[in-house]
Amino acid sequence: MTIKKILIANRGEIALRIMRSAREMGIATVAVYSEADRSSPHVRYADESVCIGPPPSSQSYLDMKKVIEAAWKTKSDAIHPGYGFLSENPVFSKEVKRAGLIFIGPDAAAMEMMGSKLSAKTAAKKFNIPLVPGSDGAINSLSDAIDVAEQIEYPLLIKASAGGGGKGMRIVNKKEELEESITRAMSESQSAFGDPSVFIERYVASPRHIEVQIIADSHGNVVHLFERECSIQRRHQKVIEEAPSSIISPELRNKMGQCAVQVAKLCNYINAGTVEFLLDENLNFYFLEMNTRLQVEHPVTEMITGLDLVKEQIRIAEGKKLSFSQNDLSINGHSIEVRVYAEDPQNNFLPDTGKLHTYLRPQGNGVRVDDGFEQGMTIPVYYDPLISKLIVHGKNRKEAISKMLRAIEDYVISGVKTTLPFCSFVLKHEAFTGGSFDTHFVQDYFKPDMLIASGGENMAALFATIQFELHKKPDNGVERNGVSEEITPWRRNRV
Ligand code: MV4
Repeated sequence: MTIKKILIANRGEIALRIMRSAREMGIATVAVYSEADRSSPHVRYADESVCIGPPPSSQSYLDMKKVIEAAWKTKSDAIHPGYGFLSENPVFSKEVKRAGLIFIGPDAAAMEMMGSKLSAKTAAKKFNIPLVPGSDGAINSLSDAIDVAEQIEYPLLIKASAGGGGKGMRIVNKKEELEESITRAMSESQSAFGDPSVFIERYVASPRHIEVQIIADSHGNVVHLFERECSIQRRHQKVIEEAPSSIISPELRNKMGQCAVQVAKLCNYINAGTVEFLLDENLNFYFLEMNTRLQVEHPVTEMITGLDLVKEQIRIAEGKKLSFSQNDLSINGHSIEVRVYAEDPQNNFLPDTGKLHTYLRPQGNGVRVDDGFEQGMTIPVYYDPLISKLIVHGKNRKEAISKMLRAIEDYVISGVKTTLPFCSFVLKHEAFTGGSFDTHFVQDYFKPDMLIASGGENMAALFATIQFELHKKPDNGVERNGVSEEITPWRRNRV
């Protein structure tokens, strides 16, 4: 089966990223867009485009019927869902197939099994995958909870089976809190997810979040593409990701990789997926869940393996065999990604959407920018405020860090506040450079006033912004040249 035309059921940077790979393969691309994205780069970059409705996602990017109809109308062969939106919806995977199209991703059964944390854990247990000690299956009553709590130590963590990304979690510090916590967790889970099932685990106090990329073809071949370290996050939103992890030995990498491959095999997984683990202080690892999509942070894996994950996904969807085996793969250098959000790190990371007055990307050897905007464009309020992903590749971690700091300084964005200065703060922190951090890094070390610069650099940026505002040209849509030259000499984003 050869794919000749792909519809990309997504927007922004990931839509563009998928289209680039498709084009390199000689495959035509179709963009879908909401009314808010009419003039977005992903629409112009595609060979064809279809408007699928008003700005709210529920009426456009999340509307399966409209997306599938757009694929029919354009005679597309396949749909790539990207991440977010419909990417992990088993009904969508099924409906795409039923419509006679190829879904570039796993099938509904694998998504369903991994979509429920409980069924994922139950399946993993059968195959002796290491799990955090906890309840076998759902907790349905207080007495169930008490029985489980007797066997594992406090503090405990109650998790919603239908939850994910930290939603529906509750720490229980002592026996006296158990009754109220269980009752609340079940009713919250019911109202948030329509499913009251919760389970209990021992609370791992200082974990690192490590995930393993896997890729599986439809002929039973599964390999892992090493790990990504994703411990630097803020309220379950990842901020900085890197590959490889600085604390994982080749032996541990091998063990976790094998384990991830087993998880993929036990759900007959096909396509690219990610197996998430917690790593405790003693380097014990525990399977948490599997993400059945291409992830935001996939580029760091591409940088260290030399693979193009989207091309691999497309080849797998065409029914081709993987062109490499585990032994063909090795890690080359070190890669770091920072997520550039239109958020104000000095004001509790409140989204700061609006117009990108100045937008100048960093360049140079080993620097990659995956973005979906251009200078003069407005970041819509309807979607995730991600402006771009800045990715670097160096020969080792130290070089990658200095390259990233340089790239952040070279990145000039005005008009909206961004998380760049915050990323710079993290990259310079000795807990980060020394590799001794866990998922509590931001909570432990960051206070908003740490970003107020001491010297003149920030004054220069402020002056430039004032100057920009004074000389601003009338707003006539896309402003390509404008006054931006006036602020380029200043280095911004420093802390
Ligand atoms: C945990 C944990 C500690 N102990 N489970 C958060 C999201 C979800 N995927 C699992 N999460 C956690 N599960 C046990 N038994 C701590 C977290 C956690 C976390 C995990 C990964 C990345 C960031 C995190 C931030 C806070 C808590």
